[in-house]
Amino acid sequence: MPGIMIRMPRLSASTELPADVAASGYDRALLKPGILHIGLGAFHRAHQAVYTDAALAAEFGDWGIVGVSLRSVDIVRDLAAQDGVYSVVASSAAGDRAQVVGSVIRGLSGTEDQAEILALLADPTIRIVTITVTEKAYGIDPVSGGLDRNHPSVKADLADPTSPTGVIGYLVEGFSRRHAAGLPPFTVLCCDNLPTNGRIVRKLVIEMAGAGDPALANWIAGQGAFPSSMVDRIVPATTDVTRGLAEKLIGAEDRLALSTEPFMQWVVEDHFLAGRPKWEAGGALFVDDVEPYEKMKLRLLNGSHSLVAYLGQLKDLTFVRDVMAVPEYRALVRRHMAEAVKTLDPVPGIDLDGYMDQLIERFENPTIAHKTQQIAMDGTQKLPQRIFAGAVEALANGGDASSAAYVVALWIAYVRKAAEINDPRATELKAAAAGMTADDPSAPFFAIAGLFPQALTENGAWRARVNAELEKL
Ligand code: CS2
Repeated sequence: MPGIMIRMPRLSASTELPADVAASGYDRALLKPGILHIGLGAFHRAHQAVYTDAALAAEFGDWGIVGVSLRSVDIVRDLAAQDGVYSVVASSAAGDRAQVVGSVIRGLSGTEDQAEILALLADPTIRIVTITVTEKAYGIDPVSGGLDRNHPSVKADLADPTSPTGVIGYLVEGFSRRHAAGLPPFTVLCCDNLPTNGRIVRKLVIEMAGAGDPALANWIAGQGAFPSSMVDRIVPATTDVTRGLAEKLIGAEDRLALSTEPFMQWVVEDHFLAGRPKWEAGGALFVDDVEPYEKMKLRLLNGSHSLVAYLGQLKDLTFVRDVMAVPEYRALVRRHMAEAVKTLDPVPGIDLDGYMDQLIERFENPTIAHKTQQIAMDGTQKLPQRIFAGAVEALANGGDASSAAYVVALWIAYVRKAAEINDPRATELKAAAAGMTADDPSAPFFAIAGLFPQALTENGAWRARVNAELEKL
């Protein structure tokens, strides 16, 4: 009947799914919480929650996820309206595959459910706290690597630790309650794109705990576990197109639907205090040292992604796949990878040439609408580990780090061009752009406190390269 819109029923635990949609292979009604996850965004729902779904199907246990969104209330309401279930559609040129994920039991919001979140953190049934809050949410001081005491939530949580607002504050208050109750700590598993992410979070937590209670800090340092992990899956922000496709595939309306690629990877240090789900059932790899995998992913995938993002923004190309479709730009991505790979040590079990070929294919995926604008945000939080660290090593090894210089030039040109910058240091960036001069245009950016490592700031030849690239742009 043309003109008449039929409204689909909302997805819920009782939706009868079409036969080709994968559903959770376990009885959700029996699922009890064991994991508290902080940062209930698209990435977590298409990554750790999917692995946990596979783990529960392979070996059922009390490992349901309670998801916390520190700021958003909407997502918590949407989850409640759908009994916690939502769909993930993995797409490539070969087609679409939908699954409905059941590992998330429910959501809580930092703005409305603080007391309940803290009660769960103190509850011994929660044995693992996983985190995806993005780089900027931790409040890392770029100079010291410790807490940035001017970061809004760090400042608030140091002043009022029993009523936390940020991720580190919640962890510290959770540990504090367990310590006071004579309970063992939970394991903290960071899943953000930071190198040695477990060690970083451990350091921040111990520093914040020590500010108010040195005995608590000692207890966390002695008893706590903060394994590092490398996470990977390209998950664009959900749009109406995503929701429309999911609705067609699952036959129900899903406000939380996600679109992603078939590929996913998770490499985890196997150091858990009180067990863990059988995540290897979903393909997770457990290793003693995650660092080589993190470096590989940050420098090859995320570094190239930033290049593509700033180039796309400068050339008015909306999606990653649009940039990759221009042969000249794809060659620049290849060149960047060729430079970055020289800074890597061998990665156990990984063929780096194959890994890079696969990255090119993933970026080219014609069914994934990943906005260059989304990746371009938070450059000050991303470029240090994606671009600067590799450049320092390349230069120390006698390389010229010319592609790294090119990415920095693209970023500066983007900052200069963009009407609005989404970055916690946006004000400083816009001031730097306003202070650019003809003879040394990048200078105001190199002067931003704690942003570039000293080895780059002091390298006149490399800075001249950045300027030369800027001029060409
Ligand atoms: C991207 C990442 O937004 C970004 O900065 O580079 O989110 C990237 O898509 C993921 O790390 C892939 O695993």
